[in-house]
Amino acid sequence: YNYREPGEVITFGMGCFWSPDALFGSRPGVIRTRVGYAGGKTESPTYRRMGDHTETVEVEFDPGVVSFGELAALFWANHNPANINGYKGRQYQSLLFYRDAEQQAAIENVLAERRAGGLPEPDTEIVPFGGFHPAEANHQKYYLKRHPDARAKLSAIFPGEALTGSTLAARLNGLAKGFTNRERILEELADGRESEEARRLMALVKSIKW
Ligand code: MHO
Repeated sequence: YNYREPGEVITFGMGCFWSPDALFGSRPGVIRTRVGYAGGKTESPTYRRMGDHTETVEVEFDPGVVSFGELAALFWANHNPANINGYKGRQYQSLLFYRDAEQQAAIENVLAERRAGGLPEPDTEIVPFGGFHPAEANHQKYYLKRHPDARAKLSAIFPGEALTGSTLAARLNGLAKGFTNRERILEELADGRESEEARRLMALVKSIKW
């Protein structure tokens, strides 16, 4: 993958974090994703005891390929912020964090575009980023991990927690959930350069039994 690292980061909550992990992970320009807990004050949150935190996804992306605004628009297009508030306390709060004035302005632009398109004002908490607690490994790349062959082959090159930070694991997690397909993943890998790494990853993708 030919991305400029480190990328920019967007963090948000939009319901159960498994699905947006796969949705955003399927997108070209996204370097890596991870799920976790954010927005609250509870110390050392876990899935069973997240306290006042919300299930969130952290997405690192190359702004030369995809913009913060495009990802924020994708966030609103893929959940119903009017619906999930209040359910299970703050676990599924619609929540969007900004890290600086630029991200805050980009959010205002997306909201203005939505208004111009006649869309209702989203009932989303828009707040400055104040920390992220990564979730347990079994919640990372959740859909991918339901496929033993994919999981074993990826773990062989990305051992342990390295799998969570892998771009290929993010794409394959998207594939496992139906947000992308094998051809698109292979095209992206083939794009640009004929590297040994790209060839190796393409062979791996082709060998996976789903
Ligand atoms: N419907 C899912 C939600 C899990 S998500 C990580 C369940 O089985 O509880 O909140």
